[in-house]
Amino acid sequence: MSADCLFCRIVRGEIPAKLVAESDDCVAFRDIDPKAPTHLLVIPRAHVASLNEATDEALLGKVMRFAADVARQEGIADSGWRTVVNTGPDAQQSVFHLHVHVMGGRKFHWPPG
Ligand code: DGP
Repeated sequence: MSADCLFCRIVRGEIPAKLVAESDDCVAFRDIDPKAPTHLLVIPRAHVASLNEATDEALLGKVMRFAADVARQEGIADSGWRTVVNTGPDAQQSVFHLHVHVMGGRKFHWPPG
């Protein structure tokens, strides 16, 4: 846990968020600035700044599995959904607690912008 990390504070309940699912290792909540009809953030409870610092392969697997479970729960599994993990400045990562964007409910373009 990091004392002043925004997403650690959401995990601890210090900052309100619209939680949609929780497990021992992960939390999923709605993005405050959604870019799709369904836009969730799936995060590990443990503080990991970004994929650059992620070394726990088992935890990464749990985060991705949890993302798929949440997509199913949200009703976007069959229509299709997109995961995005922004890492570092060029990707415009703005919150340095690893998070998987889970987006669905509309058609996406490729390549992304
Ligand atoms: P990224 O740019 O990949 O680091 O995405 C960070 C996302 O976090 C961005 O889509 C907006 C979202 N976000 C930022 N602050 C908050 C917050 O306080 N609550 C929630 N629910 N989402 C937030």
